[in-house]
Amino acid sequence: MKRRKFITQSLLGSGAILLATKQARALASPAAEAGSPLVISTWAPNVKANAKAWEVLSTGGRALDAVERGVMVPEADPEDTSVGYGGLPDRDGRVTLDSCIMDEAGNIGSVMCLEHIMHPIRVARMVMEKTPHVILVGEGALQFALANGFQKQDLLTENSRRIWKQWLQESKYDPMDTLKHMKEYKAPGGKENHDTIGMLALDRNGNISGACTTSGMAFKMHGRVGDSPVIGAGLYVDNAVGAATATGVGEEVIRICGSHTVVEAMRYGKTPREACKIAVERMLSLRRGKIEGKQIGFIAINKKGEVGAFALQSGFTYALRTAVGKDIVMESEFLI
Ligand code: SD4
Repeated sequence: MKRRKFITQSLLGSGAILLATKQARALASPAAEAGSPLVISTWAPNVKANAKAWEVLSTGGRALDAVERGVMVPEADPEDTSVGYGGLPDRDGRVTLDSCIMDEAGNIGSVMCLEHIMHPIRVARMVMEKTPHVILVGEGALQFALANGFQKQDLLTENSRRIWKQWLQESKYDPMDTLKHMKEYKAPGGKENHDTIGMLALDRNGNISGACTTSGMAFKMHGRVGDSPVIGAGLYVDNAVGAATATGVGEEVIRICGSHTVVEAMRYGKTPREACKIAVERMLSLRRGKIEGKQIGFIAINKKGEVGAFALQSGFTYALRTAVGKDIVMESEFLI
């Protein structure tokens, strides 16, 4: 309830529209008309990221450029404690970033556990376009970034350092404590922790691309990688079918190859919403119902420009922008 109130107040104040999913779906469907672009992102505050992506899409640009530029918005935002600069660190106080990108031709690029670089998504795109590989991790990813002109930066802000220090005191460095914080963490001032951005876009030429970027689970063990930079888990695109991306506890998403599962369900005729629901149900059945206290959410689009989402629990929101709807924020349906 608190999260809902916050979203309503803060986003309606900035001109966003909070809609029930059914209404939003109706509003999204005109975007299905041929040549009509759209962009969708996990979490309500990412209306700002969508607006940036829209600058590319509305002028006839590529979905790939749209998602890259879009997700750079929260990456550079010190207030966003789950992505890029200002993201909460691992339990050793190191900000380690995970990002991936996928285009309409099946090209993929990913960086995992990358430190000191504010825009890991740009590095992921360079891995895709300038190397024979698809994933670079840790030191190697940093080396590659620096060789390509990126500057080393301290990504820990005063705020994120303070929160980490407080966590250290309370948790005694226990990795089992990280999940609790992921679910319950509230930044000072009651501001919500808005989690990973996964963004999917359809451009005027009918091409789909996606990007996903995160600082991952707060206070994780050093070296831990979640679903977000894993193609097929945190993100998947098949231009003939559609695309999906995930947020929430990455360990659970990886277990079912989440985003790929969503896209495969759409391939066999499910709507984006049905496909996201199938993935959430799969997760629950694989774990025999034992994923208490965790949140997992998927968003998806199909080739027709239909959108959908589904989450394990209440409180998952997403942001949509189409030719007929600006700053739309939706609350996902959920399973339990
Ligand atoms: C992870 N999936 O690292 C990411 C974190 C996230 O909402 O999405 N938080 O597991």
